[in-house]
Formats: sequence, structure tokens, C-alpha cells
Amino acid sequence: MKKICVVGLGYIGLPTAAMFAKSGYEVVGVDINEKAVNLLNQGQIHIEEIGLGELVKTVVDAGRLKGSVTPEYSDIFIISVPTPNYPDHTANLEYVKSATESILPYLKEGNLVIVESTIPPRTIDDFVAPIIQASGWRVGEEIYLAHCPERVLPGRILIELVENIRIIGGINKVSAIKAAEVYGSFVTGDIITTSTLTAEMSKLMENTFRDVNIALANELTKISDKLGINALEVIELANKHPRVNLHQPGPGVGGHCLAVDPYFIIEKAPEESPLINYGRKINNSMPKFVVEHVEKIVEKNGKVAVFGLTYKGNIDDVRESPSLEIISLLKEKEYKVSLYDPHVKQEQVNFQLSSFDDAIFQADCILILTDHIEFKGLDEVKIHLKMRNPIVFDTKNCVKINSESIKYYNYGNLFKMSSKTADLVKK
Ligand code: SAJ
Repeated sequence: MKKICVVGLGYIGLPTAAMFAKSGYEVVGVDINEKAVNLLNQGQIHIEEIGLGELVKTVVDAGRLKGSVTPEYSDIFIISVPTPNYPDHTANLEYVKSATESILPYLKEGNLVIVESTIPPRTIDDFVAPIIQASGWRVGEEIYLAHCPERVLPGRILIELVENIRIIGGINKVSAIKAAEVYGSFVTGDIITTSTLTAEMSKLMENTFRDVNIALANELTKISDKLGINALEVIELANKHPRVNLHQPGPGVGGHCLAVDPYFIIEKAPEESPLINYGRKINNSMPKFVVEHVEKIVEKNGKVAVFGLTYKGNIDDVRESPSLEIISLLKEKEYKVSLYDPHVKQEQVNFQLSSFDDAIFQADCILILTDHIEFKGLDEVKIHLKMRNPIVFDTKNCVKINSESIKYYNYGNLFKMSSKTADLVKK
């Protein structure tokens, strides 16, 4: 039985380790987070992802997957560690460096090293390969090296790991082919081999495509607000065209992918990427835009009940979430802020979380920032009974309000918040 060592047991590494274990490999999952490792060895998980708890329990109980804080001799090493941005938005490759260095003592001739982490273009060739070479290996001949970017959507990880098409970039052909064989053990989607550079860049462009398109939808929202147009209806109608796919506007773009990856391209070719850069700026401007609109409907010192801390619906991940900035901005403006998120545990955040009832008590506005399923049908009776002013401002267009005495705003009727533009529409 071949052995795989997965370094990094996060949202991608842990499900990947579990899938390889399920498909017949002996897998050791390595993380510096001892808590995650201990939980794993008890067959438990430290993150929320549909189906993952059951899968991990099965493969740990079967003795196929175990956790460790140090790597072990293996046939294949998969590096799946975070690549955050420094404050100046350049890529922080420290985790990639330390993960690569951590496996060096365990490398044997013929081993395959795969980097799954999202990285700036040229990182495999100019950064990872030299680390392995420096310890005396001929990369591509004695140690095979490939980049296999993950493309799964949180909330659907176990399905997409299997079904999505996989792009595999090898430092040379033989490395790519060897990596393709490994993923072939459970991937049913096509596995396409290419160079490391193309694999790195295609991964980044996937998320950049989405980011720039969301920026376009957000810009449309601002334009429509100014001109008294229903932006959401415009999107719906424009998308009836067979070749148009306008994205959805929102309170900003969060998560560890869309809000981060475009900067990896900008960093390497700043002069050549003004559009990508501008898309980032527009999306980063949305928290301020949201708070400016809250100011139109809630008096100073009023209470805003923020619903949703995660960066998107039905997950527990708060990384880069626009909600965090919106909360800070609201507090700066001296609003009282209560927070409700049924997917987030108190220990995950520095803010005090409330129950639904406490969050809306005496509130002047419910501000929806995430499209969690729980928010689709809010308890309208409680809203009437408990809120001081029954107003819902839904930046994700996900709530259905039936009662006419609850004021409901979304990105389709923002202009109604401002009497000036409302007059313009009447004329
Ligand atoms: N968002 C909008 N409007 C939209 C779509 C999304 O405002 O129309 C916002 C979301 O609310 C969220 C952010 O964008 O704040 C990102 O959400 P997402 O669902 O687009 O993507 P992620 O970051 O969860 O996952 C993406 C995925 N990439 C693509 O769909 C191209 C996923 O497949 C990647 O694996 C992942 O990035 C990654 O790890 O790179």
C-alpha cells in the first residue's frame, strides 16, 4: 500500500487526506496545530464541512488515516498550507517554505512532491524547486515535483474533490504524469496535465475571473443606486442573454481565495494588471458602501443586528469576511452592534455573539451580510415584537419578508433609502 503524507490539515488538506485514505492509500496528516491532530486521531474534525466528519471517522477507525505533528517517510508528499497576503498584499510564502523544509529529512529517491496551495506564478520553479535542490536532490529526476491547485467550493468539498476537472502542472512531464496517477485514484473528472506555470496561472485566473465579475456587479449596484434603478432586476434580465453571466453583488468579497489570489498576479505583473487591481478596489469598497446605507436608515446610536459573520452562506469560515470590517465601521460610527451567526462558534471570534432573540432585541435594523439558509425565512412575529424599528437590510438578497409593516431593503431598492433619488425616480 502506498503512503501519502499530507502537510496542512485545513479546509483542503483534511478532506484531501481523507479522500486518499478512502481510496486505498495509507495517509498521515501533518499539522502544527496539535489540537487538530489530536482530534483527528480520535476520528474527529476541527472544521465544518458537509459529510467530512463521517468520512474522517470511517477512515481513522479503519486505520488508514492518522494525524501527526511531524512528517513521516512516504511515497508522496502533498503540501496544502495557507498562502496568506502580507499587509502590502504580496504573498506570504512562509508556510510553503516551512512545510517544504519539514519534509526534506523524509525524502527518498523516487518520491513525488505535490503542492496544492495556491501560489503566485513561478513559485514552484523559482521557490519550491530550489529548496528541494538545495538539499542535494535533482528535481524532476530523483524527486518529482508538481503543482495541483485545488478548485473545490467550501460546502461542496467532498463532491467537488471527486467530480471537478483537475489541472496538474509538472516541473517536467514525468512529474505531471506521476501526480495525475495519484489523483486518478478517486477523481472522476478529467485530469489534465500541463506545465507548473500554466497550472499556477490558471488557478489564479479562475478566482480572478470571479472577483472581477463580482466587482462589475457591485459597480452596477452603485450606478443603479445613483440612478434609481433596480440592479437585481437588471442582472436577472441581462442574464437571460445566452452569453451573459453577471454575478451577484454583495457586502464585499471574502474568503481566502477571491479576496487574496488576484493580488498574486498583481504582485508579479503590476503594470499589466490594472483591471484586476481595480476589481479588488471596488470589492474592497463595499463594506463602506454598506455602512453608508445603514446610516441612511438607522439614527446615530441606534442598534444594528448584524446577521452573518462568515464570508459566505452555510459555512463556518470567517476568513477575510467583509462582515468583520462592516462591524468595525459600524462601531466607529457609534452604533450598538449585536451579532448573530448560527454557523460560528464563540471561540472562533473576538466579538460577543448573541442568539437570534437577543440580537434583534430593541434593534433598529437587521443587517444581513451572509446568505445562510437560516436567514431565508425570518420569524416576522418576533421581529415585530422585539425590534424597535422593524427594518431589514439584506445585502445578499436572500430573505423573504411577507409582512408589509417590515421595511425591507436589498440592492434592488437602495435608492428608496435616499429621498433625493427617490424623487428623481418619481419624475
Ligand atoms: N460572491 C459575491 N457574488 C457572487 C459570488 C460570490 O459577492 O456572485 C462573494 C461571496 O459572498 C464570498 C466571495 O465572493 O464573499 C467568494 O465566494 P465564492 O463562493 O465565489 O468562492 P470561494 O472563495 O468560497 O471559493 C473559490 C472557488 N472558485 C471559483 O468558483 C472560481 C473555489 O472553486 C476555489 O476552490 C476556491 O475559491 C479556492 O480555494 O481558490
